[in-house]
This record gives sequence, C-alpha cells and structure tokens, in this order.
Amino acid sequence: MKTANEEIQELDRLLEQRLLSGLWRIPAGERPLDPKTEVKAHLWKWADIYDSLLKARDQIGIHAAVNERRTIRLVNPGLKESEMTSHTMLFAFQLIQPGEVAPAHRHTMAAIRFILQGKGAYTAVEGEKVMMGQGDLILTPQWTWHEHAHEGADPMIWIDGLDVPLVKALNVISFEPYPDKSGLAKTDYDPSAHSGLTRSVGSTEKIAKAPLHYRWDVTYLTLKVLAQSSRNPYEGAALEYVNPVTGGPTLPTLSCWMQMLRPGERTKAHRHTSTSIYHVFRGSGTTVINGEPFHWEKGDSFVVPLWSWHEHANRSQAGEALLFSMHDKPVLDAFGLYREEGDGKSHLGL
Ligand code: GTQ
Ligand code: FE2
Repeated sequence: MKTANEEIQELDRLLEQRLLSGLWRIPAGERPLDPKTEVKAHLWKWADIYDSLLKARDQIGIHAAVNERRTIRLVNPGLKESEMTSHTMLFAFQLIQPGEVAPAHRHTMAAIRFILQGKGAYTAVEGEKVMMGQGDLILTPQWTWHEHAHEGADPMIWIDGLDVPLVKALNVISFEPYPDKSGLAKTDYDPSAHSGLTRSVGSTEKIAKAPLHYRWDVTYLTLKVLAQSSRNPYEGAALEYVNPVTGGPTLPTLSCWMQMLRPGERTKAHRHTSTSIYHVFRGSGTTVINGEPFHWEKGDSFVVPLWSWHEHANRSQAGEALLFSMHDKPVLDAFGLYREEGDGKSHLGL
C-alpha cells in the first residue's frame, strides 16, 4: 500500500515530467506577511571608494572595460552574485582623467550622474554637451546616446546611478556602441529649451524638452527656501528632481532627491516598499536602519532596503547635512505596489 504522501510525491513527479507543478508545493515561507528582500543595509566609506578609484586611475585604462568607463560599483553584501547595489538599482563611482574620452553608446538602462569632484568634463547626451559642475545632476534617459569627455585639468569623479538589475530582470537589456568612431556631433546644451519654463523667441517647438541638467546652485537655493518653510517629519527638507514635462519623477524608473537635515535635526522612523541609496554630499550624521545605527560622513554611501524602518539624524549641532539619494519608487508607484508605514499608521498607496 502506498501512503497518501507517496501518492502525492508520485503525482508531483508525473506533473514535473509534463512541465507542470501543483501550487501545493509552494512552501509557506514564500508567502510572507511582510515583503522580504535579499538586499542588506550597508554603508560604504568614502576613504575605501576614493582609494579604489585612485588605484583604478593608475592601473585601468579607460578602454580596458567593455563599457569603456572607469567605474567602480557598490556591491550589496546580500547580492554578491549579481554585484548590484540593490535588487533594482546600481550605484557606481566613475573617474575620468583630463584628456580622456569615454566613447558614446546607448542602452535601455536609464542613468543619472551626480557630480562630486572636478570641473571641465562634460556628458554629451544625444549630442548636447552638458558641462559637469559639483552638485549637478545630469540625466541620460534610456536609449539616449551619451559620451563623457574631460577637457579640464584635474580628475573628475561622479556617481552613476542606473536601473540595471530591473531592466535585467525584465530581460530587455540592449547595449549599442556608437558606430562612428569620431564620436557624437556636439552642440552646447541649451537650458532655455529644457527648463519647461522658457523657450527662445521664434522657436517652433510646441512641447518643452525635459531637462537633462539640474544645476547645483538652483537646487541648493530651492532647498534652502524649502527648509525655512516646510518640513517632512520623515525626511527633513527634501526635494525630488522632477520632469516638468510629464510632472513625473526624475526618470520613469528612478527618482532622485536632495535633502537637508538641519543641525541637530532628527526625523521620525518610517518604512516603505521602495528601496533607497543615499550619498552624503555634506555633513555627518546617523541613520538607524531596523535598529542598527549607520554613522555617516561626507562621501559615504548607504542602502536602505525596502520595508526596513529607518530614521535620519544630523549629528552636528552647527552644520547642515545634505543627502543625495536615488529611489526605485517610480516603479512601485507605477504598479500600485508602493506602500508606506509610519507614525503607527499604515498608508496603502493604492
Ligand atoms: O557612464 O555610460 O557606471 O553605461 C555603468 C554603465 C556608467 C556610463 C556605469 C554605463 C555608464
Ligand atoms: Fe552608459
């Protein structure tokens, strides 16, 4: 006599041969009450990143990499196999030397650059030369041609943020080197055509082009005014870089923020189903993630995994702290999967 269990196993084997599977085989752990992720909270120190970049500067020619970029990525300790920073996003640091050109290519991954050090380099996006300044945000939307080149004197360092693992999960990675080796034909970036506020008189363009360049002076001035008038209990004073043409987030898959914590400011804890990667642009403080304190200083970067409780504090009583961050929230929002809890209340963003 076969036991009931043996009969089920036999059925499971039969179904397996037919490339079928019964739902009764799914372990209970795969249906948790709370979202679960492999992504771990982690902080990378600037000293490690900077030292690694300088070593790569001396040892890695820009053409050694398939991408022809000298970039170093942040590898999440929970994602060592894929070497990604979160399950949805990649955060990397790129260094380019005076005279170097990172040749044009395009890909289905969208990218942002946040400029940390140096001057005199540009990113040409679809041939428009966007000059890089410290604290600027520059966008290369998906499938736009982009090349980087450095016409200045000192090494240039910036952050690359991309949606690589998301696009990979959807199996739609495409990458194309620019066919003409002499590079993109270039014109200067025209801010009047991209602001959503102005256009040159006589222009026949009916629809404004989305900005590709968010300059630091404008961001900082706006943030300072915001900080004087309104505070978000979970974020301090926080700005999202938006697309004024669509009214949507920075890019369809990525939202970028710049936020300020005043001296001694401490935020309330909350959690949400989006994942965030932070970079300390100025100041020092502590972010508590699921009860574990992560102490940060200028140049450090850290990941807040989805659904983990987190709160930020500026440790200084004198200086403001400025955090740049990148979020996959637009993806969650697009599919009604963004959910947030804080203050003892649950807010379903549906
Ligand atoms: O600069 O175009 O960090 O294509 C990864 C992929 C940078 C870039 C990265 C890229 C780039
Ligand atoms: Fe690229």
